[in-house]
Amino acid sequence: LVKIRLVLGDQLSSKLSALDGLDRGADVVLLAEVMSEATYVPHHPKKIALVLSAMRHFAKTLRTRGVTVRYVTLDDPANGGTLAREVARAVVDLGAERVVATHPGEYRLAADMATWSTTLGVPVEIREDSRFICSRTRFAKWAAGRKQFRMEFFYREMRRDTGLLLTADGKPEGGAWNFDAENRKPLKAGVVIPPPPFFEADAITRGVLDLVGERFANHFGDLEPFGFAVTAAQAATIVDRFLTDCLPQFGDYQDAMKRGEPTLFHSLIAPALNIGLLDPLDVCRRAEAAYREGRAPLNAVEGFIRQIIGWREYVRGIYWLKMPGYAETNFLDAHRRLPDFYWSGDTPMACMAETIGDTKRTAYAHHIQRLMITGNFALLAGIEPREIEAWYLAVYADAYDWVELPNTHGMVMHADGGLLASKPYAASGKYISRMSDYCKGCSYDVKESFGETACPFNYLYWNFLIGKRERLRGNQRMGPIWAGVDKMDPVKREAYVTQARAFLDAVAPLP
Ligand code: FAD
Ligand code: DLZ
Ligand code: SF4
Repeated sequence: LVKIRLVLGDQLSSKLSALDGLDRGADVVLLAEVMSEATYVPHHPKKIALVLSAMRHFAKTLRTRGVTVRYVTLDDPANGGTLAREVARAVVDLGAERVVATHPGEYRLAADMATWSTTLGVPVEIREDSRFICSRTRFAKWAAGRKQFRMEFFYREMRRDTGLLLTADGKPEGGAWNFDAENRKPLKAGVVIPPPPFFEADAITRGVLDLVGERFANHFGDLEPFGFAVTAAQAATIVDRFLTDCLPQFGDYQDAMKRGEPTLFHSLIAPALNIGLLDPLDVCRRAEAAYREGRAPLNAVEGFIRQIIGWREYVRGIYWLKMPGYAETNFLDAHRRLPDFYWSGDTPMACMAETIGDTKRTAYAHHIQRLMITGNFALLAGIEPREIEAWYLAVYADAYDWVELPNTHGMVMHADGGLLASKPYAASGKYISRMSDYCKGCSYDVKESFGETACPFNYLYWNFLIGKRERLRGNQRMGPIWAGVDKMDPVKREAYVTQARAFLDAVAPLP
């Protein structure tokens, strides 16, 4: 009797739970390219090409290992267009008695899959996704009874669970859990930035590029040049390159930004990691080995490991703990429309044009660009959370709801009222000028707060604080900021509000 083993486009791991106990003689692995997954938001063409090419390569590897694969291409005339229809068609065609799947990464699909047993008429077994370090149950246990969820405390538990960067007696390596204070340097002149990895397209990828070029030409983003890793072997070389060329300086320049340098010392692993081509714990162990062998300093290695076993696991935990209600909150009552320039980069704000331009060309922007440029702008401008969330989900090659939503809804927009981050990451142009060279090439003046040439981030920042003063009154961590707001001259206050409103009404009108 045939069991269908369903593998989704972001589940391309040979150790996937859906493949556990696979019977090569009887079972069939199903992979299906479907329009609904490519269009539920208008994904960047590079992201669609990455997923489809990696799916095709994964299927090829399975076949070479003697596994029977049913692979449905996007242009197959019989393609039903959705995962549900493709699974149903496979059940009938193969006379399958059961479907085995791994829990998907997005609530939307999990809700759909929960109905499949009924609609298909065969049992659908949905197994835990064991590729994460912290299971959903483990996270729920950690969260139970806590008034506040703080990443830092969760992270320490993950350090203990994994044993990463612990001394023989279980203490944190270097005498502290976190060395972030050392990780906030702007880029020094003359620092040489390693070129990002680039993988030439093979015949499989070329076929996918032709298909995506034809079908998704209307989506935001440049399809070519396309150089993403599409196999586990290629992804492993991204890690090699990161450990030797970038990790030693990853910590120092983690928060830096520079014109013409979209990747700096970042690892660039997220697109491959999030579709299963890399194992998070394995990547962390390799980074730890670099520290123990004296190839990278502790501030860099600890910072990198924290992003993966801390932030990455933490946001996933929050997502599954709080969905579906999590996406519905709008604590700061933000309702403005997303400006058109998010889809073009056409704005005189150099920092925004640069970040959006990088995004359009590469389907990538590093964390500080996402948080402190496009994110900070959306927060200060009061953009409707749903609109900015859909943008982030569409434009980055590594974007899936489980990781994108908490970062955007919680960390950037503070729409969850501070569940994920204890205060909004609001910043004026001064921060951007300190951490980047963007302002040097901008037609606005970062030192000005009023008038036509004033940096919009300056008056938007004060307007945000003035406008949200009451809503954020109880926020303990913002005390020192309120002192500045409360003693502000009323004329100045009015001038900030008036200028911000005029600017926002032009670029991000209320509906
Ligand atoms: P590096 O800077 O080299 O970091 C190493 C790894 O740590 C990343 O690959 C990632 O797996 C993990 N990591 C770092 N920060 C975070 C974080 N805040 N949350 C979860 N994992 C983290 N990351 C995604 O993987 N997918 C997303 O859709 C996504 N959306 C984001 C949206 C916003 C608004 C913000 C502020 C951040 C978002 N992030 C997202 C987190 C982070 O920006 C990216 O993981 C990172 O930029 C990916 O590039 P990298 O692999 O070079 O990361
Ligand atoms: C992102 C994506 C795309 C573009 N296409 C497919 C696809 O054709 N088939 C598929 O199985 N998965 C695809 N994916 C990944 C899914 O969207 C992802 O598995 C869900 O969002 C759950 O995380
Ligand atoms: Fe951005 Fe303002 Fe600097 Fe221009 S001056 S790059 S708008 S922060």
